[in-house]
Amino acid sequence: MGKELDPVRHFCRACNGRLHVFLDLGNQPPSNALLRRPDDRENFYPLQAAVCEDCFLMQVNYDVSPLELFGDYVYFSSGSKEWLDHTRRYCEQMVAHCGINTESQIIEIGSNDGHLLGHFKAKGVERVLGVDPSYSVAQVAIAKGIDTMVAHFGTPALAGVPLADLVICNNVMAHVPNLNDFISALSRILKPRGTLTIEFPHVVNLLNFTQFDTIYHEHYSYLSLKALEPALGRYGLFVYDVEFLPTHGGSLRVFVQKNPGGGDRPDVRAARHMERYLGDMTTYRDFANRAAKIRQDFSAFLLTHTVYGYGAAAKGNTFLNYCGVSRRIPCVGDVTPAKQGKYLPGSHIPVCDDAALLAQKPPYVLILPWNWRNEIVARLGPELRKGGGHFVVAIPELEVWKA
Ligand code: JHZ
Ligand code: ZN
Repeated sequence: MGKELDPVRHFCRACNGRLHVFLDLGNQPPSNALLRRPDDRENFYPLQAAVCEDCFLMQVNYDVSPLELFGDYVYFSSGSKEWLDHTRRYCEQMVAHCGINTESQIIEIGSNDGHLLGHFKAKGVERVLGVDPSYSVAQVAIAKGIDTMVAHFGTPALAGVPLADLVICNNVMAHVPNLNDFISALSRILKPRGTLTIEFPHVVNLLNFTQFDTIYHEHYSYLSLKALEPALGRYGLFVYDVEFLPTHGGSLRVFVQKNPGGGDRPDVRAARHMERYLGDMTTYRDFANRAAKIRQDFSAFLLTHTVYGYGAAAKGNTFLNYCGVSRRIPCVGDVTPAKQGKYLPGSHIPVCDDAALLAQKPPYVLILPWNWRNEIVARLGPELRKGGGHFVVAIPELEVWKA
């Protein structure tokens, strides 16, 4: 038998620079791999965060195959009302300011259940195409009449993809192991005067607010302008503007063209300024120390309180598995039908709907997706309050308050 390839990366997926590991979250199952039965077999893989010493792209150093991660996806992006509003506003902005009209060709990569393209269709833009590798979410889009290609986007999958006036990459670039091939494919489908927008949780916020739970195998990279600009530049793509967004703990939306012309806009300079510590290794060491402190504080709290969970988010699984929490949390509530009745990977905590959670009169509810804190407090607060319950968040630090 031939020698197996070492799946641990020592060099950067973007520029081939050397990687430095700064946080070890242990061996973990893929974060969205919910189990049908608590005794189902699951795969565990090393979960370590590393940073490139040349381009400072933060990334995981162990690549789980995208085929394993995205085949039967349980994340439906239309699960939150705030997110639906966010995508509606994006659509309006592109129509009002970026020249998108009913003749435009729009392509969304990672189109999930198609709700963003649905906003454009509602405005009379007929030529929309979604690309998503997951059949489970794509079929929802197709059922809504959104033309969708089930494929892992990249240069081998360009046959039949038209040239586009607008290419949208929302929360998708982090999910791509081969970043260079992906960017090369983006460049090939963008018309010479077309616009590409890329939205991603900004690594500056991940580091500043100790959002270590957003590190999981599905997220191969943790993006910044600093790492992205040279990667885009290799394929003739240039950033001409950015926008700061509150979503997913603080995101950047980057506007890209082939020949933007003009100087840098003020927000581009502001983003670069925010990123000035990304080249300093103490940033990463301090972050890892704060993650360990969060684990310590939450574990101590769990020993003396009865805690239920809410929101079976991917990030919640990184958190629970890093803390080594198992059946001590009786159940986790979630509105997603595809998650209800299943068990969280690693911890095997059952997922139930809101009513089943509230029926147990939970004294403490840990909000795992802290990014939806306001929406979740509004949803559960009135009922929780009746039983004298409390909310808990663990990130960026342990916080407990009466509902
Ligand atoms: P949420 C996702 O991460 C998925 P996750 C993905 N990997 C990605 O890249 C990032 O976002 C950016 C539920 N919920 O959105 C729905 C309620 O039950 O933080 C979800 O299961 N009731 C593509 O998985 C979960 O919580 C509610 O009222 O960490 C939220 O997951 C609300 C608001 C949410 O994403
Ligand atoms: Zn690099």
